[in-house]
Amino acid sequence: MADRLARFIEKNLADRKLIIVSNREPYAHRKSGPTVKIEKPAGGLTSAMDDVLNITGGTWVAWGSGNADRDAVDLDDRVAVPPDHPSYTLKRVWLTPGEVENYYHGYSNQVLWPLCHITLDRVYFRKRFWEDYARANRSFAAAVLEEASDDAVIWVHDYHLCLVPQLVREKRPGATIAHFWHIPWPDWSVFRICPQAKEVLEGLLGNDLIGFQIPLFVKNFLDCVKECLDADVDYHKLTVTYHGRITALKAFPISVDYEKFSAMASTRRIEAAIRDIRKKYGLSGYTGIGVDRLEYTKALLKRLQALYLFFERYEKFRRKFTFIQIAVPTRMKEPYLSYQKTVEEYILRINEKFGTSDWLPIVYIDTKVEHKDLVAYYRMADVAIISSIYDGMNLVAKEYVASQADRKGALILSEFAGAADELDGAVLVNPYDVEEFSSSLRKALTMPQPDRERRMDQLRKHVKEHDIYKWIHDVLHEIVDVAEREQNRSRYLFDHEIGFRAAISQVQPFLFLDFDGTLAPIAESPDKAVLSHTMHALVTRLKDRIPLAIVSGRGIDDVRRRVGIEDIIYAGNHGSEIWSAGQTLVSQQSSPDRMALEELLRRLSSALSHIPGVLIEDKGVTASIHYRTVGIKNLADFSDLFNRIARDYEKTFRITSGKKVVEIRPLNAWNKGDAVSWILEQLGGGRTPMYIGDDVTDEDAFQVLKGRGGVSVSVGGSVHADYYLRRQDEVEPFLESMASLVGAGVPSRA
Ligand code: GDG
Repeated sequence: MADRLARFIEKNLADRKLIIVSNREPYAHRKSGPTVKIEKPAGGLTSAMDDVLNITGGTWVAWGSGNADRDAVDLDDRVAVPPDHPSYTLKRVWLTPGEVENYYHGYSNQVLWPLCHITLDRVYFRKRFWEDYARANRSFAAAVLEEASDDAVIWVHDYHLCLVPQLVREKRPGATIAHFWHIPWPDWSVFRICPQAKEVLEGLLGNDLIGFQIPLFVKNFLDCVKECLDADVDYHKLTVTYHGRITALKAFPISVDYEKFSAMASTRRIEAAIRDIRKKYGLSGYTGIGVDRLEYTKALLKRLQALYLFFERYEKFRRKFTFIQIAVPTRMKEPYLSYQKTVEEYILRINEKFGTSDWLPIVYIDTKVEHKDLVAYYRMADVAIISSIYDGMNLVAKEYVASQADRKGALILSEFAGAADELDGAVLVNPYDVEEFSSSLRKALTMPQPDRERRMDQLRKHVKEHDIYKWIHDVLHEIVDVAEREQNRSRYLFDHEIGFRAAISQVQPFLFLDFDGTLAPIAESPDKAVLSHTMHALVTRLKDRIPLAIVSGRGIDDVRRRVGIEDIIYAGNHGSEIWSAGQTLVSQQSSPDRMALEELLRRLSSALSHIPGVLIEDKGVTASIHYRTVGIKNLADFSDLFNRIARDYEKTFRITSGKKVVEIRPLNAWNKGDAVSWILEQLGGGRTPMYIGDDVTDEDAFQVLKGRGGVSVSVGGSVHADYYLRRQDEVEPFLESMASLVGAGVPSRA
């Protein structure tokens, strides 16, 4: 797997600089007395990313946290690493003690961490946390900018650095920026607690790609964006379009270096190490293992409660089963110090209650264990317990599996750890249900050997086939794909005005304009949308110079009334009705569709009648269900009820979501693209189409234009348009410049 990754990197990333950005650094210089030691964090992720940069070269930007870090860097704060065979640059970011306190211990670990793990009473917010979080993010972004050219590939890690992508994006619009979010992403009812929900989401939407551990977190993120920002969210393609930029979301379950753990666990040395451990702690009989940072989300207390019950309920396991808890102190501040105290008191309680002169139920190791020894514990243990109340993935589960060379152990895994999504073969537990939890421990310990082996084989096969190198490969592969898509993507019109004007001045344009969100701002409800006087005057000026059609999701009469200009073409109902010069030229009303639509609307209106803010708009051929003003607490109910009913009509209607509206159209009815094609063929006179629209339903028209050499502009960004404008209020200046352009020499009529 590692070889495949190396080949992929050489082929695809050789000519672009890779920059990794994380809070923690891969190498820290630490002084102890006169000597300086270089420490390498033991984490599998750091060492795998280190492997990647060893192949690609490039830069790792991280906080210089070692007490001798400053002495090791050059004037640009860089140091070549790895120390014994330098192959890439570590660029250090300096943080003041106050910033470390507020950015790291404050906003990162007392706001975002507990929020994302839904431990809400632990969320502690202070204004200064946020101020320093933003300041520290600016320092990271500044360091990245010093290293990154416009075609760099930048890979940011985790919740400490939410604002970096947008800050970098502003200065390097062409860079490919991806983010991996290692912890859970909660649903909107939780995330809305964050006082800076909007800023955090906007910062992250500077990315081209955001990776999460499991699909649920992707969905939660999309829901949060949908609720908090006026963005287009596509649940099918898993993209967000915001201010003209597209961010793709995807789940990449992280993993471990299977071969390394498996090989280490198969050596003779390990057998000797296991004998030493048994001797040191006087172990006989079954053993269990827990390896965690001393972290409340890992729920050591729930695990201990289950163990207490286990020894209380199943007396025959007393003196026959010992649980070893390795708990490495982490973030040594409150609330962690109190948590540590409570855990230690609980362990003491269990040991006093059930222990004997020659047996302790719980062996507690509160210092970091070397990796090679850790593997011995994993290999030795008959059962490993992961009890997280919420966890992005949990690598310990996978490390245990990879180390089970003799396949005799069983994995007890919290159903709330991301790993539970993948690890079929584990004994799943709900850590809150401590009685069931203690029974599961008994079940795991008494499981017949063939059963355990079958489960462990299944687990090992999965982790082997989905190891850390595959994970990096998959993320980089997606980054490369996203970068390619980005190259073909639309450009911000005001940055490319010269090219655009040149393209327009060489042709005779036919102008197509969408109404809501393009000519008129999106209003709270559709009946409130109005065309401003200036926009009305502008469209009038344009239609005197070039042929012009308004293409809208509204019914023909409605849109005609709102625009109020008679001698232009109108396409209504998303293209299934066309009107010009006082006559309806196309109307696709079909009575079976109409009957089905009436039935669907009747069902929706009765099912949704109790939800304030739902607006059902019957437009004859099509219908729109608006929910812009539906309150947050009713949204889930709305979408549940809607989806349940809509499912019965999938074979009759195309149902798509737009900006807080769901559109219902007969499957075979014309879309906006069909209308544009028809108008061009019948009334176009060989002119070149130009289309401006903001909605998902305008994408069909953008695609038609591609095949006809037209020029398309989307308001807010899109997949198929050539150019984009950021907001609706940019349409007027743009049309103004169009009017001056077509007024200056382009013939007005074909
Ligand atoms: C986040 C997410 C996600 C622990 N004690 C020792 C030791 N460890 C190592 C383990 C393992 C790592 O620490 C802990 O892994 P987790 O997965 O529990 O990670 P978190 O720190 O919570 O990190 C998590 C992860 O990011 C990756 O995306 O899985 O969900 O919360 O590797 O082995 N290592 C050594 N001695 C110890 O005493 N050598």
